[in-house]
Amino acid sequence: MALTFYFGSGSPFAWKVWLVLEHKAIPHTATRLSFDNDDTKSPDFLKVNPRGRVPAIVDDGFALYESNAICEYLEEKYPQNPLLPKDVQARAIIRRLIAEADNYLYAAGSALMEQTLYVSPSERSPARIEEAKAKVRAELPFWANSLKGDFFADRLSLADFAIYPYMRIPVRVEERVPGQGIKREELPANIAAWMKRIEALPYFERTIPPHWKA
Ligand SMILES: N[C@@H](CCC(=O)N[C@@H](CS)C(=O)NCC(=O)O)C(=O)O
Repeated sequence: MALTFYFGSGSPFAWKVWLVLEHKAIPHTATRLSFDNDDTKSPDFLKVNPRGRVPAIVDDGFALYESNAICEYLEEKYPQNPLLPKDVQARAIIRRLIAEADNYLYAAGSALMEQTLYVSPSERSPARIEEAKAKVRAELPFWANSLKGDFFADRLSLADFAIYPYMRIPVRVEERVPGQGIKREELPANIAAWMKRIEALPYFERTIPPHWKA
């Protein structure tokens, strides 16, 4: 039985899982849930994730939610094209980076989204937007210093897939509301080059949030 992947367009948590599914070429059915229609709160979906959030998967009858748990499960269940190294300390550092991305990088980016994309233009406060942008900018040197050459580990890993969607958020804000996000040119040069490297992966295109392409 194929794996069902539940996602919402634009969810950075779902994006990281999608990148893992594609990287490992795991056959799956991608089922898009609409936030506007409250699909994530339907009785059927609540059986998959009682918290009513995406991503979630059902793999041969096994339901799992929480993006990081899903990525680790996929890595163990489908060992092809590994995304975690064998070395225990190298794995630990990748997990630490993922936790830091969740706790600090996503937190900064989501605060910026809240001040820009989630409010009407008349409700936008230039001061609060600048404050949120400053928090994103304050994160950037850490991530620039954490790159180990081409990727965040010796080779492409779960860390890259966890960090990419979060790093993309402030750039997306700039695309949607010019002047209120972070321009690509403003990113540290090695981070901008790393983003291009992820975007050049042969399957990347398939994972772009569908509503961005519409
Ligand atoms: N910690 C969760 C976060 C999942 C999450 O917050 N997903 C959001 C979309 S980005 C969601 O489904 N929200 C639906 C809702 O709150 O109704 C994970 O890593 O999977």
